[in-house]
Amino acid sequence: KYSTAAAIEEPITPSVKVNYTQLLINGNFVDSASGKTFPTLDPRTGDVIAHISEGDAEDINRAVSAARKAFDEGPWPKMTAYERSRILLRFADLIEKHNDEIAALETWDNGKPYEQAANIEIPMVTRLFRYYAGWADKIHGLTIPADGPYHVQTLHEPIGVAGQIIPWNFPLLMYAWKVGPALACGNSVVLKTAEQTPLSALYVTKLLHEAGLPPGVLNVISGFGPTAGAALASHMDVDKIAFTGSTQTGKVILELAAKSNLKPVTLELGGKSPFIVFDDADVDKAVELAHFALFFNQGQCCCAGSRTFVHERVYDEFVEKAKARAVKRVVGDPFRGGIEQGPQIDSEQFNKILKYIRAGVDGGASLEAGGERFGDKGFYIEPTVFSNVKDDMLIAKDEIFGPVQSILKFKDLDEVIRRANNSRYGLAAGVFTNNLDIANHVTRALRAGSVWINCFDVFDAAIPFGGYKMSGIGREKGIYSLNNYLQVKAVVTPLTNPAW
Ligand code: TXE
Repeated sequence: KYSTAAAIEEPITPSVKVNYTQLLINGNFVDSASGKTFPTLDPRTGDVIAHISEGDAEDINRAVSAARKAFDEGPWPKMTAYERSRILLRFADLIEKHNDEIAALETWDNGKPYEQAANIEIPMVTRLFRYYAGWADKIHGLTIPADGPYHVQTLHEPIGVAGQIIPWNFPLLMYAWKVGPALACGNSVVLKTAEQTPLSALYVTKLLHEAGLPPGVLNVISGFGPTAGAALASHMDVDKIAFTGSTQTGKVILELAAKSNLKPVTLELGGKSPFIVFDDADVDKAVELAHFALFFNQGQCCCAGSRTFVHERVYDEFVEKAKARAVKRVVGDPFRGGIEQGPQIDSEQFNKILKYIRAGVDGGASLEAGGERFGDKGFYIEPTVFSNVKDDMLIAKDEIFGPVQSILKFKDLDEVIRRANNSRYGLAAGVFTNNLDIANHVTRALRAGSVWINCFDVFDAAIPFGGYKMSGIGREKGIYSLNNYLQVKAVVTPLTNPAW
């Protein structure tokens, strides 16, 4: 049984203060037009951290006007690419300088282990802005040898005002994936943060202005989806929308874009990613990696390895060891050292996960570990493991987005490929084997945007990420993300011999 000691102790007081709670429009912190605020909560306790200005359609209008003006009148898109690059590099330096305060805000608002935020995520944000700063002055078109006496070239131009809507599971990393390429390409942006996690984006956008960003180029609106988010997705003056979140809301975004001005849409949505363990695998290593693939970030990862397929020859041993590993997982106040798992983001997700755990039990899966809330306050859940999971059970089909591992048994290669692909999602997959032929064959057969072989969740700024099927449209990160924020203009000039 789990020890609840750490979770029920008095929560550690974060060493950071919340300085920014207003909307950031045209380079200034301002109240929302309605004057309304909403509370952002500490997932460790459910207590209020701060009251945040609540943006809605009118604030989106103000922010889009500022972004439009910044785009149409400059200086941002007309600046030299080198100057833009230098501002992004200075921004990265400032994030690095304030790494620990930003990590503390992220942990406070989101509940993720501070060590994870401080040592992995915020440094990844810094790295990402340096990566895209590097692209800013390397974006250019082609010359094309077309038929006839013509000089043909393409100009790669910024798309204009980009609307961006992000979720709460990796608040600042999602900000970076969206803002980095958009700014590198010379666009202006209106970004709506998730209502659960508004703090870190406001903090760093202030730093971005200190780094030299002109007013209006990046506007940050805190607020809710059906009001602020929908107003952004359906705005006639927004030229592109990028979204990360649930598949259900992704469909709404696509519809709003279609019904307004047909702005192009990129979507990064849900998943039910397979993690496949073949019988030649070192079982201990496979257990550890499968555990990480599912439980990392409280299981709140769109690409979580949430269907663990294990070959029948090693199945029983794997289940025993997966259970032992889950029971050992260190759950508690995410500000403490050595904590592997903090609370879930909010009561809605907490209740959703407990509902799925009950559905697992009712559906006939074997509960090997966990299954209950952890402690008696906040949104902590015990690391939970199910064995004997069948493909048609709810817990094998739906995205749970929590610390619930489902272990399924398979016999042969073709069968596991068919079952792994039998999902409406196609975000990621893990393959664990020492056999190169199996690894290559399975990789090509899987319909997923990322395949990790003998590793998982490797997220370099340069590696593209995105989904097949209902996991999304388009790719983020790397060179691929630039296309989301560029228009291509074909320019044709006749070649005339002046002597004629
Ligand atoms: O997502 P939403 P929620 C999955 C995960 C989770 C489920 C629900 O399974 O349990 O989604 O989470 C904004 N118009 N993922 O409710 O609603 C919203 O304000 C415009 C997967 O948090 O998709 C927030 O900024 N915007 C995932 C963002 O959309 C709207 C990450 C995400 O919220 C809107 C998070 C609307 N009508 C959840 N409604 C991933 N892919 O990483 C909401 N929003």
